[in-house]
Amino acid sequence: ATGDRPARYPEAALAARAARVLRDNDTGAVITAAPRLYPHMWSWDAAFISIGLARLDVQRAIAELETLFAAQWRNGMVPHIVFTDDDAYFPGPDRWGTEAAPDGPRNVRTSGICQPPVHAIAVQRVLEVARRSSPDDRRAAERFARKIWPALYAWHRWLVEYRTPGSSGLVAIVHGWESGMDNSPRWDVPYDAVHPGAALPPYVRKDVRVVGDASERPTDREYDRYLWLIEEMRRAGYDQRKIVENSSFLVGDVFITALFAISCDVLVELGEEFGQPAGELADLADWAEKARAAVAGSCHSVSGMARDRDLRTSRWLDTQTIAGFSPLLCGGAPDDVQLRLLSLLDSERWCGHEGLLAPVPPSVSPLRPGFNPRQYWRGPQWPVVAWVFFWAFEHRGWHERARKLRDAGIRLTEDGAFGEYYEPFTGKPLGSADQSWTAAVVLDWLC
Ligand code: 9WN
Repeated sequence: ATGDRPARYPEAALAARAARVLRDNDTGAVITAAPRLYPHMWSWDAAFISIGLARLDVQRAIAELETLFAAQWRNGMVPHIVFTDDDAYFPGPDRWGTEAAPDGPRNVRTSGICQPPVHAIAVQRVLEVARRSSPDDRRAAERFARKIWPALYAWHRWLVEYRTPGSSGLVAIVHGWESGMDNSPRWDVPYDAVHPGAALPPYVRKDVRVVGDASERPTDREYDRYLWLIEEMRRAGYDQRKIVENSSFLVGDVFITALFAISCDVLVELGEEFGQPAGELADLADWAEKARAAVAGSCHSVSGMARDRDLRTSRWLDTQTIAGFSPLLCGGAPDDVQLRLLSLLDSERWCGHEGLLAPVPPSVSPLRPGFNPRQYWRGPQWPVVAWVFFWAFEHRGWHERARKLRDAGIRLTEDGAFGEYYEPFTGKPLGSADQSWTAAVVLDWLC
């Protein structure tokens, strides 16, 4: 079954290979998300990349986050892509057309949506690593943490002001790409209500030329919807209020809401340390509490799994995916619900499935109808998602669980290919090879 996995690198060699991936993907200005498929800076990728980079070069890790935040919009949004000059990726800056957005940055081209708010976690991790590294690194990281804090606060405030509509308390997304889990079955129902108009400008996909097997990527039907939502946003001039009011896709994302809650906690910890304004710390504590309550409030009464909510139809989305375990990231759900989720995670429906090469949670349960072991967010395992759970478990003091997840993550990635995602039964790396965030989280695990 592991015929596609010729090598098994010992840890030191694996770390050296991971370091090389990050160096090779460095254009001098940014570390691209992947060499050919993703030749730009992605928002949540940059956060994870900085965490891995800190193990190699703290100053470079800081520079990466500074570059991302230099592209922050004036209203506080951190854009999902900061474009380089490379035109090998579609949709590029011309298709987004964010120049017309009054709030966009002036000196750099970006997309017009956001991605999960994991940046405070990255800043804290870089700081922790720097403090163990050298006095110079420590000073640089402390200066940086103090300086970036207001920008992180503004980013979180944007999510509350613009993206927490209605009474569910869930942070809403207006495009599946904002979730970071683009074609997850989580979004199938809301995407069914997105009807690309005849005015959708023609386009040619570039991703399927890079990834040899197109079936590892989203379908053309899905891409039509992704592009149509961009078209709607362009027409709304990237006015967030109009987009949230009118776009054909508006979904409360429970995974983002959980990440938002823990990132607010981290920002409070950093803010207390660096003497940030008491009123802003109180805001963050309040936002964290509300986000946690929203995640807990989404849990299914029988399975305990957290659910997204289609805010256009006011319906819960019952699709069971990795996002259902969101309460384990942020806490706040009753103990019996969390225990149910932990035993579900360990069961044969998830990490305990006997066919898995490594007990890393797949994006969708292998026992769910429609599970596809090779297609993107519809089944494969994503090392970066394992890292998120690993970090959260550590943070919650669940050290044994965190260690097991780390070991599983290493087992999955020890072929040294640093795949974007993995086939759960064979461990075959899929999507892009030499994906930066995979190399970065492996470095964090190993160093
Ligand atoms: C669209 C860069 C990004 C990740 C996302 C992942 C994928 C892009 C794409 O790649 O999305 O944003 O073109 O498929 O789904 O999580 O940030 O690695």
